[in-house]
Amino acid sequence: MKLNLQEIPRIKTISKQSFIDDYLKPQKPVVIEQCILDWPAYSKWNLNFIREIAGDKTVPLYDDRPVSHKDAFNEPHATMKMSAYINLLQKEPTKFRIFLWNILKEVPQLQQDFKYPDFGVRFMKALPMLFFGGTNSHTFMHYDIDLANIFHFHFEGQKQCILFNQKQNKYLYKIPYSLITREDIDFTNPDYKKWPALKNARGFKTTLKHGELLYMPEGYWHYMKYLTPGFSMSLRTVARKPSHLAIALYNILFMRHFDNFMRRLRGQWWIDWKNKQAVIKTHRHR
Ligand SMILES: O=C(O)CCC(=O)C(=O)O
Ligand SMILES: [Fe+2]
Repeated sequence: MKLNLQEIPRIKTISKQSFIDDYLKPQKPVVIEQCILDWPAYSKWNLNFIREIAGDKTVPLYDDRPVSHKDAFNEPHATMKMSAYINLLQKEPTKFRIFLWNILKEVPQLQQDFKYPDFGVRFMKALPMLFFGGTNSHTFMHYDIDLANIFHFHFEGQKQCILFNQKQNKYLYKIPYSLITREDIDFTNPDYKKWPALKNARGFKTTLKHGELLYMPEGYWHYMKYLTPGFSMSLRTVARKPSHLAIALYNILFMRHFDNFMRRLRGQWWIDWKNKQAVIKTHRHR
């Protein structure tokens, strides 16, 4: 069975005022297809270029193994030289992904290739992040710790994106004290016998191509599946809704430390308890 997902509206270009009125204020997702045609990155950025410019950097890699109590919150599973990683991406499907790679810090000259768009928002300039993945790899369903607005620019190949807003949390098998859903849900083809509450969830979908921008409103859940090898850059602006800001502060100041503490204290028992709670709580809403 397929999820109840609406196609995200697509527009070619947009003025600052229309972006604010039609998407930012009402907090609606949108794909802008041609807003970076004037960036050097639009013609330059592809996997071969990144290998040339950053091939000797050591990068942190994640695969799709379940969360283990042995890892700290968001700890990488392996490291590789960027050149070896890109060779691997181009050669065969791989589960290894790069998640949250700070390009400002790692390869400062890449900054000259993009601009912060004028959408009437203040970007967090220290945090432009890159994400890479191979054919059929996916980034688990999650929302970001600070519930930011995310401006997600895609380069090379195609990536399928599934989004939900925060109102859907009760149907999504959210893991307590964390920012993810049950990792054993295949959001591209969910098993409704196991996960019946997902039938009630209402979300959004799109498939991004080179040069497209996906705007994800504050705190939106996102699941990304790389249909072909590629990479994306996310620019972010802080959450403005007071309740979202409060959750962001709670997550950053308390939640992640408490979760790490419990992993050390109770080990796998803590992970298993959280996974069970996700089902118990969500099945009240099936
Ligand atoms: O594209 C990905 O792999 C994940 C992107 C993401 O999680 C983000 O931009 O916050
Ligand atoms: Fe994210």
